[in-house]
Amino acid sequence: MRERTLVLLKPDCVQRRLVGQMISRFENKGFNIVAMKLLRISPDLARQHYAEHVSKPFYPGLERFITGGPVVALIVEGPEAIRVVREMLGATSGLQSAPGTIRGDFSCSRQMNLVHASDGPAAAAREIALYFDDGEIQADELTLRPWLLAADE
Ligand code: 3AN
Repeated sequence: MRERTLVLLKPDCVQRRLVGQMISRFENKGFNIVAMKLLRISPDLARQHYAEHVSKPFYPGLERFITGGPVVALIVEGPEAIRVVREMLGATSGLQSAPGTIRGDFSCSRQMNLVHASDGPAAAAREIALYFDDGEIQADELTLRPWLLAADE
């Protein structure tokens, strides 16, 4: 089933000049990028994005981090993209994520873990709407599609 998920290349990813490598991972997998922008997350947007964490003791540090520099927001689309992209990221902490995953290969930290992705269909719908208007999302089919997926996939 074709899904869309919200991916954020966090401030540590932008500062470490890893944006291109992260985008390449999703492109190499065969996923389609249907929206993308560079922005600075405001404290208000941070509270909406991390609504489930706002009341937790670590939230102030999390907000300082996520608002501390520009991020790249993208919508990644493809078969079972929500689950598959989460698996490409690996476990939250770079110390627990498996080698071969983004965090396993690039991070030793729980906070500086480079990339966020929606953790389920409800979160994906909510987070996509936080970062993008409908008019900013491209619906074009890649001409390469027949070489990435069979007709019934
Ligand atoms: P993921 O990024 O894998 O979806 P979440 O949503 O559970 O992980 O956590 C988002 C961010 O909140 C993490 N990247 C981390 O910076 C912070 N965080 C989560 N749990 C903790 C914790 N127990 N202590 C400190 N920071 C945390």
